[in-house]
Amino acid sequence: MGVYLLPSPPSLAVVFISFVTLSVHPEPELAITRHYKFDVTLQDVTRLCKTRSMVTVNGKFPGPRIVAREGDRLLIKVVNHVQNNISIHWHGIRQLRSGWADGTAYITQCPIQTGQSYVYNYTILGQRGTLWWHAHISWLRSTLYGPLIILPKLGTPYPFPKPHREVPIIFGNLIHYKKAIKLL
Ligand SMILES: *[C@@H]1O[C@H](CO)[C@@H](O)[C@H](O)[C@H]1NC(C)=O
Ligand SMILES: *[C@@H]1O[C@H](CO)[C@@H](O)[C@H](O)[C@H]1NC(C)=O
Ligand SMILES: [Cu+2]
Repeated sequence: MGVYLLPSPPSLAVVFISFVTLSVHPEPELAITRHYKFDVTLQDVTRLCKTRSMVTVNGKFPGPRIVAREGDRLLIKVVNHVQNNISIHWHGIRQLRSGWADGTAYITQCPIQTGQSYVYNYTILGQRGTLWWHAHISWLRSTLYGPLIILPKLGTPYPFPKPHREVPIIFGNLIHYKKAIKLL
């Protein structure tokens, strides 16, 4: 009699093991670590027919875009080559257990001093969409900023029809100070 009952327990065990496996790995591990290097330098930039020296990231104004997928880890090495103290804030990123990567000078970190560097290290969890990064010390955010794009996880669709093309548009405020003062 026992012999006839034998097939039953093993199949139950198989169902149980699959259940455990599914709960531990609800989906394949697709998240990766993405590396970026931000060299903060002085750069001559021409906009609106005027050239001026600006603090930039990698000589670009607006700064370089960061692109990641939800679940990815970002390792962004910021090297300060200018005379100002620098920190970079990842605007809108929920720093879950990585508060020291938030980039708010004198709140979560001492600023990166001339000739020094700092690696911002955080994972993007439960967020997607387009955010931005910017300097978070003094008024350096007026030239130090750029887009931070978080795509859905691989295999996860957008919550709207897939766009034909995506173009980040970033608004800034560029003032020719001499003119502004004359107007006053
Ligand atoms: C740069 O940061 C250091 C450390 O916080 C501080 O001692 C120094 O005064 C700062 N320099 C400037 C120019 O703000
Ligand atoms: C980034 O942070 C994670 C989690 O704290 C840690 O395991 C990892 O070693 C860090 N990587 C670097 C390059 O600092
Ligand atoms: Cu911000």
